[in-house]
Amino acid sequence: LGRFDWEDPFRLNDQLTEEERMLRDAARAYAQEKLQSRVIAAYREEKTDPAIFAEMGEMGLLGATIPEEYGGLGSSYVAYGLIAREVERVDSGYRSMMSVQSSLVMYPIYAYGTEEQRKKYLPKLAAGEWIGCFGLTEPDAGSDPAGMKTTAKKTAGGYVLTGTKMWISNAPIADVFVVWAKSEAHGGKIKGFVLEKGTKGLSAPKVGGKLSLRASVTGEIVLDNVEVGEDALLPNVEGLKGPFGCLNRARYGIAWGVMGAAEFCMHAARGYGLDRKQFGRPLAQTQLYQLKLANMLTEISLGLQACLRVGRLLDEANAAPEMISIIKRNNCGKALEIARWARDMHGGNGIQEDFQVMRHMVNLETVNTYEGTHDVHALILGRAVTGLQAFF
Ligand code: TGC
Ligand code: FAD
Repeated sequence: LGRFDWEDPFRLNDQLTEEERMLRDAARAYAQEKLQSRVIAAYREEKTDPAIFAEMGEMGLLGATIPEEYGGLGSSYVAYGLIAREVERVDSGYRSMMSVQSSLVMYPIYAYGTEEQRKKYLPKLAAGEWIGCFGLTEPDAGSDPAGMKTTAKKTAGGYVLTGTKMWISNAPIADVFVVWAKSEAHGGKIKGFVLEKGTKGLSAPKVGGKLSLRASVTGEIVLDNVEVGEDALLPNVEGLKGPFGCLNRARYGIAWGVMGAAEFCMHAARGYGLDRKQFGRPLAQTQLYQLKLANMLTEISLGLQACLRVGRLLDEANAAPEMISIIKRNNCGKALEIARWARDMHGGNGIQEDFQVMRHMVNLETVNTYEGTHDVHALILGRAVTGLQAFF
């Protein structure tokens, strides 16, 4: 019979390559040494430290799957997922900063851009010298991005962009803006544009008052007749499959990431229950406490194993978007549930910032909503099962 390790029930570690283990360990060391020490204050004070991008860049954590000639590591998608898990073990906001830069900014420039655009932007984004953001959502177009109002009108030398994007991670501190707009010159189809900070008419005011994901700054992107040259257009994709191609990768990373947050919460609840005594015995020696730990362990083990399977398929260019909907939806929902249990298991201490479980819980509310809400992914899966469209 085999051994059982509650910290790695299905021996995920044995299923990784040497390179994947090394990247995971480097990401864990960075996250624990450099991010963990600042997260409590950053969250309380709603402060995003832009230096984190350069630090992550130095560690090779930005755009890890992008080929080396553009500044990436050419790593597997499994390695990318392992990085997300380690960063989100500390905070979903830090993982957000990393995954927007990697999957939503570097990936579209790499996959849909010209050679000039790749060479101009990717090495600086990989180094964290430049910070990127991704503008798809609008005030009146969230779950239904096809309803966007932002337009690109053709001019003699390029395009004029007009519209407003809402809820954009990194926007207030971004140097590079990947923006999606309906282009008149392309029959009203959605096209991607790469804009730069400082361009006339482009601004990115901060969205204040967030009670979740406070360590990651969020903004609008206001496009007030922003004139750009032809070289701002991402020429190699058209329609919603452009932004969705990026979202597939980011959603996949989120599925791994939230398992890191859930693991933190489970480990914290276990530790707390072993230390804290009530009715003359450790809380961890009660049946209800153990039931919750068993549920947490089960969901995390299954969630991680599913991520690994989808990651291997992504690496073979053989993963379907619906597979990603399954793991994004289920892992976010389960992580949120686990964080709520952990909050409860800490009693009154569970609401205190030093115990950190409530911060994870509140962050996971956002993660359950962005990149396709829990229910929107149910509808994507419902459509796959029935062949019937239930969105409208
Ligand atoms: P639908 O008719 O289904 O598809 C339109 C076109 O897109 C193609 N497509 C995909 N291509 C690649 N991957 C996917 N996952 C794709 N899904 C769809 C599809 O084949 C079709 O192509 P074509 O060539 O036939 O035109 O489109 P719909 O308008 O009915 O879509 C409905 C729905 C609900 C599935 C979709 O709109 C959706 O997923 N909504 C959720 C929106 C969302 O996820 N927004 C995310 C914004 S970014 C963000 O949240 C970043 S947070 C990051 C962080 O901080 O970490
Ligand atoms: P809505 O679409 O209005 O949904 C509201 C509710 O209605 C949800 O419960 C939803 O599930 C439900 N609903 C919607 N349609 C249906 C339907 N057909 N049937 C049944 N129920 C339905 N976007 C970006 O483009 N870039 C970013 O970097 C980015 N970062 C974000 C960061 C944060 C902190 C947050 C909160 C959001 C971010 N987003 C970003 C936006 C995010 O993707 C959207 O919030 C999300 O897609 C949901 O859109 P919405 O908020 O407009 O909600």
